[in-house]
Amino acid sequence: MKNTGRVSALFLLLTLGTLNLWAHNGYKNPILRGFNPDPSICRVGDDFYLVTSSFEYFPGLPIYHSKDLVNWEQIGHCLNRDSQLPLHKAPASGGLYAPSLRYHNGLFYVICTNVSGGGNFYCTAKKPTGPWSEPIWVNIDSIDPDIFWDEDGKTYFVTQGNEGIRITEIDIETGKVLGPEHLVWGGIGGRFPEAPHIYKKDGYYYLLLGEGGTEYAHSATIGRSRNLLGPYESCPLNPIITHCNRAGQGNIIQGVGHADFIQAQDGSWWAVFLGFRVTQQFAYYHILGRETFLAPIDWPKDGWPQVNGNGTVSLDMKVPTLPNHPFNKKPERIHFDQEKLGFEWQFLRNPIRENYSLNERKGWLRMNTASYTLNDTDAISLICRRQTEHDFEAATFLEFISSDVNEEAGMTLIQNNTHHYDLFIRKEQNQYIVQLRVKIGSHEYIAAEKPIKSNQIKLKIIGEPLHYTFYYAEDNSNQYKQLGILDTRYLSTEVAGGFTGVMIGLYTSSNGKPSKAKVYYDWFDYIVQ
Ligand code: 6LW
Repeated sequence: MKNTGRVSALFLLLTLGTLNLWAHNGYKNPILRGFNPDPSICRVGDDFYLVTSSFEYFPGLPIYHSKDLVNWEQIGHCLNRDSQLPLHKAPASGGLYAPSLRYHNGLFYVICTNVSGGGNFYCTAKKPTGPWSEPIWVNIDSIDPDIFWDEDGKTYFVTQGNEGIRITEIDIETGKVLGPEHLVWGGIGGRFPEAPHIYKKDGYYYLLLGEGGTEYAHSATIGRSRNLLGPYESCPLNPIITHCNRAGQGNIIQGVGHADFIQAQDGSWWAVFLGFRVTQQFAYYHILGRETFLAPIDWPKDGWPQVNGNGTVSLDMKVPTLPNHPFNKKPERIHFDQEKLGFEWQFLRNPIRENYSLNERKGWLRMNTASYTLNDTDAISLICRRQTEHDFEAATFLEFISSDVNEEAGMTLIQNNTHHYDLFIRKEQNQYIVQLRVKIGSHEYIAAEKPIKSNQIKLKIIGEPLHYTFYYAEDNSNQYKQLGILDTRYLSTEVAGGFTGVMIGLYTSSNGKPSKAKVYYDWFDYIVQ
């Protein structure tokens, strides 16, 4: 009896193993951490590609690659030439809004809007790593464009509209508008019907939208029709994604919506969408911007999609996934000893190229001091990367060659040009000082300062959910001294507004005066658990 029991247990184990039921269970949300909103996804064979919005940052539209939808690696940007992405004086949260990424007849398409110049456009590439074409402009005034290729060979531009989603035939070679504009569906009545994507499945056109605005009332809804131009019938499960209800109450993830669907090679369906991780101190706020989340889709009821059961998601997703395909972890220290900066680094607006060099002093990043300050919507001397976790440590070692009191160089935590915390050194009479500056709207002041011995310094910022703590160390030692502690909440979207998240930057400025100063950064650490 006993032995038979053992044999059947072994048999069960072997069967489950063969069926792969125990493998690849579960994943962590968000799948793209830190400011990565408005995700759009496509699949070519076993490879998934995803793009997110980048606003006034340059290069524009990061492109990510994955084999399993869970592990992602950035492989480039769609727009890395000034001619493709004019961002001159683009305000905070201007520039590039929600893109769409599609693959059609051997070509990749990115369809997007530059709200700071040019409006709607699309670019094409043979490979997702580029090179991407110059923009083909489409003369339709709106945001959140997508392209839908119908089976009859016609091509349609699909966009947001105040009353609902609009569909217009275009010539895909030239971008020329061919047909009248059709207002097809406004969703279920939430404000800002936007972020449309269309899928053809089992004889239906499914029209997916974002509704409710990108804050706490955000959602995704879907309708379907036998005809592309409608009328669209609303899904009985709408909203199919939202945390703005009892099921989403108390969830640390809020604002979920603005989705795109993808079918994997094994037939499973998935939604990628934006949401934000909140911190709670009296009230919810978020500093990491809107991030990209993943959830499974079933089609259980008369062919209507159901996202993760009740339309909510969690940080810890306990659902089966595709076979795990991780990428190498990025090193914690960047030595600035490569020919180019990694894809994680961004400039604010089109950079002045000669202000940056990785060759002048091998193993150091040299930055020329620009007269623009972090408060300006201009080509400031800065490189920055996303804050991807509430808990992190960022540090650098720098040498500043300066002769004027107006000149400064250091690190910044920047949400936008009116909300940033800056940790920097500058020369004052015959010595250098390290300062911590607060810039929150109309409040701008030095929160702390200390004299230092030389123009070389280590700077460090430790992030926690509620606080940032700022440190410095002299003599190239690791004897860090605390300079100040500031609240994270004043860099939150709830305070600063806008569509982006906190970025960690290295910068230099001469505060409006012409300058010959320059700064050398030896390395940069970004450490998360
Ligand atoms: C985007 C709109 C939105 O164009 O926010 O959340 C805007 N959704 O669809 C900018 O990301």
